[in-house]
Amino acid sequence: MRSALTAVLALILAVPFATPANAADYPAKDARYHAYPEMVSHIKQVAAKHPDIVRVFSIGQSHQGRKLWAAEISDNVGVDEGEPEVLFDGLHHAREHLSAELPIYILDLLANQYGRQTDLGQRITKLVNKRRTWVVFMVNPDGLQYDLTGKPYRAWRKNRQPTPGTSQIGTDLNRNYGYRWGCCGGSSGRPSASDYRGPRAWSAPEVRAMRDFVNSRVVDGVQRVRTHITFHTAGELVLWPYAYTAKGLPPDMTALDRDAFKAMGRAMARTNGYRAKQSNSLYPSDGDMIDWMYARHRIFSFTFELYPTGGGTRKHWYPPDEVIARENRRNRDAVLYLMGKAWCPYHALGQQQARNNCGPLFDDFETGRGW
Ligand code: 3K0
Ligand code: CA
Ligand code: ZN
Repeated sequence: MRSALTAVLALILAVPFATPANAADYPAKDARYHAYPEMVSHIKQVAAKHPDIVRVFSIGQSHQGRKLWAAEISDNVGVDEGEPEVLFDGLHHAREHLSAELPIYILDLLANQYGRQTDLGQRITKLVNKRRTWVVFMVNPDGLQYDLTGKPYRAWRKNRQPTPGTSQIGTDLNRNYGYRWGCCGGSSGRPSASDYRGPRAWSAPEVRAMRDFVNSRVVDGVQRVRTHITFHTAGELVLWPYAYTAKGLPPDMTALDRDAFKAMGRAMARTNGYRAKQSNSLYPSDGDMIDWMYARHRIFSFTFELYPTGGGTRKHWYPPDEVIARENRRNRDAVLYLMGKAWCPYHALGQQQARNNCGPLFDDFETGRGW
């Protein structure tokens, strides 16, 4: 009796105290965007419909305890066949709404086109079969759900982790990675700043989850992930490392890698009409993801700044949902290009460079042996 009463009371009390951020959703005019719960149910449906090529799982938890959902897309999903791997992620920054839609589109594209007989279907079938593709959908779900509690949105960038010893909330997740963290004036040490780097490298659980996932792809001493895009908005830019230095060829990059970055970046930019350049020339940043990905793992890692051109205001972060499908489609060929190059990024410099640098045994697209 008593426990039944308690249960009833708990129910009654729970309603007014429901966390607003959990209930927060896009307004009707932007209903085609995915809030966090909609993303979760969508990717689970796709996995249920395509269990042989899609598996969804969580790489960890956000500060507020939301799962950081990811998908693996490959034939023999869940089996490490030694195939070259590709990573895509979105929404490090809460207000960059469009950057969460492209990862969902990539999942849908690969799942829906697999096995089709059209040119696109055959191309994608081959890529799914010969690659292992990882997608992390929303690196910053807490920030997004908070952003959605504003009417209109809150223009929030960071995560929702309080900074110890202050009344401030939030770390810029793209300033919290541990390569040359805080080195070079490319982030703020002020907890109130929108580009606050956090009290120490890796202090944000979302960033630790990304680190641990990428580290986990080192198998027998070799990093399986060869190419990567982290999606942001805005600017219509393809950016390659480094962000921390203006030097085009610093000691922590080889000339060959720089050339491959340029070749791949420019090739992708030709497909989507973006401009391709070194990240630092947008503005210097330190502790960002692509610097760590390349410096620590030699992954050919790009930041895409999506639609529209320019940046830094509500107009740039919050385009109407009518543009989502067009802007996703606009990036399709760049995504497929980067998947194609994962077996040997130096192939962007030509067959000979591929032969020289990826070895005589690894000279064609069909090979699934990596490096
Ligand atoms: O790698 C980079 O250059 C990151 C650029 C990114 C950033 O983190 O500052 N630009 S954004 O914040 O406008 N999406
Ligand atoms: Ca496979
Ligand atoms: Zn961003």
